[in-house]
Amino acid sequence: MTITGATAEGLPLNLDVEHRVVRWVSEVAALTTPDAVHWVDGSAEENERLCQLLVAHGTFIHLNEDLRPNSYLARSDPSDVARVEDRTFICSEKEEDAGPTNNWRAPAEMRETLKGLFRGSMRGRTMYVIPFSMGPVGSPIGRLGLEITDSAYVVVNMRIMTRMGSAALDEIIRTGEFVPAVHSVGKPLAPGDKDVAWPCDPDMKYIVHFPESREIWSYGSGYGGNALLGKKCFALRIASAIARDEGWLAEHMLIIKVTSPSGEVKHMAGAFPSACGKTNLAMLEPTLPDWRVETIGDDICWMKFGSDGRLHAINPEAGFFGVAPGTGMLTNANAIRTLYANCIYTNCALTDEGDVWWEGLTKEAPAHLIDWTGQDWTPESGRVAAHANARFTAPAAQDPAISADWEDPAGVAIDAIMLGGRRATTVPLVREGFNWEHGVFLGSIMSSEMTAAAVGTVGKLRFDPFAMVPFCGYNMADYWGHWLQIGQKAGAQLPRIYLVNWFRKDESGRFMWPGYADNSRVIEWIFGRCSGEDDAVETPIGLLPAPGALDTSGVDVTAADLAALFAIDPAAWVAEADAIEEHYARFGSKLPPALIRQLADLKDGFARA
Ligand code: SAT
Ligand code: MN
Repeated sequence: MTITGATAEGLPLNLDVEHRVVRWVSEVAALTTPDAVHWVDGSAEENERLCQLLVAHGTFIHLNEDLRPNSYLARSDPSDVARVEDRTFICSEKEEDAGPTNNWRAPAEMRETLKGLFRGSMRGRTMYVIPFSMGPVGSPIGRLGLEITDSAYVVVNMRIMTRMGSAALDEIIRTGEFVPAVHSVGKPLAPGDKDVAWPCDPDMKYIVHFPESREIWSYGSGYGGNALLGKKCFALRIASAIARDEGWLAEHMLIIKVTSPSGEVKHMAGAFPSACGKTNLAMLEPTLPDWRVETIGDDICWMKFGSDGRLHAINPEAGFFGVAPGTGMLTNANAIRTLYANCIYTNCALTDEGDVWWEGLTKEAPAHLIDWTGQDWTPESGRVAAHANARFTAPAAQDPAISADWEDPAGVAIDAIMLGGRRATTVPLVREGFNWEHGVFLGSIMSSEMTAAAVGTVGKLRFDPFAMVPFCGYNMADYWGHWLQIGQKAGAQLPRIYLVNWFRKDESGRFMWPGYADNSRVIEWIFGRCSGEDDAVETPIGLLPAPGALDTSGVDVTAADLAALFAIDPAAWVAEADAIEEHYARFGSKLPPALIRQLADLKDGFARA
């Protein structure tokens, strides 16, 4: 076996064979039997070499250097296009610690299964060892990981999405701490076997988490959320369990910095399910004059109490793994500007000029494309050119709206938390929680119509509390308990909590709210509330903007639409309360009493009205 990226003794730096890092890597190599091991240093030269290798193997298409410098397109196996929630497992010792929203397997049983799957799984391939940091290297809120993978595609994506390479390894050696994560595409090569462009195991996938020993094992998929293990697997599933134990929060949230015309600054975090516009909101260009929104993160937020009693947040990631379709100059100009170079595209369409295209990038589709499956496509083809979950992987630093303090290791103090889902009916455009406990209640009853980000039924309504159902590494009811406990911390200066819904429709199925840049109007109201403005009215479901408090000047929303966006239909809410009761019933005796009380208050509110 050849070992590269290391010293002559075959070890990186001056690690000795007894070091935990080396022992672990050797164990995985003994199990998976790769042809070669490469310690990833994260350098530009190494990246260049790997991209060339990916082009040579047919995984990458090098895009036109004049149009998209240093950028590549990958087309996945048609079976490997999204997260696989039904193949995602939380293996805590006790089943009740995984809870009813997670798939559970006993750890010992799962370890046997994994041993079988990973035995020889890297045969004929190179095993890459990727040291990485979630958060700026050395941040007191950040965390370290080591991903072993047999996919060069994963290495080059991890280089954009995390701080990866030598600096992270130095830090792992200095602190002795890291979350071990093993990934294999699950397609070993026998001598003489020809590789395919997108190796994976179409029939067998396991995305496995051991929250107690804090380990990740992922088998069979090369797709982002299943394979870039720093993201959903570590920064959400494992980190949520760590955060519970240590008294902080690891959340599926964007982070923005908002500046008012007078120069006042507030920071907001926002939880929305996958493919509900987090990236767009994080890069928003307000339609309200002289307001400014800057990006700190678009997907994940780690928050810890500072000595000031406030929650300080970092974005643990270094890049955006964003949904391409629907991203255009009209919906998210800053994303388009971010994508000018140095990006990886997955399952987008290819133009005749060697550029990428997807639905929504331009108003008119090009006359001819190669679609995401590699076939000729014209507007008459009657099918999409880019997969609905096609993605771009882009360096966050390239975002023209990136905030100057996005890499501040101390994080930014959060003033408000937005929570939201896709709801065609019932749920108003925005409401504020009465207090922290009510805010946690709002988070616990969030529901959303499903999107293409996960394999499953698009459009189906499901409860997705805090947008964490696919990402909470432990029992969701205990997670609510943890949120409630955060609110009990002595001296805490807590953010206000809001539930928003950009997606309400009228009877004809038309969106009543323009969304995108006009969401700045909702942000402005939230900003004012955080500055002590008294412009809300109390309703049974929370505090709504007082009449006239939401600035709708110059926006194309009729008075009737506006009324409908805030309409509270008692009959719909009685039905909603019944659905919430059913949703809560899944958690049995684990359900925090505070939430039972909140649900009773909601019902009482309508009974009185
Ligand atoms: O593919 S990811 O899981 O990383 C993105 C998402 O579904 O939110
Ligand atoms: Mn996400």
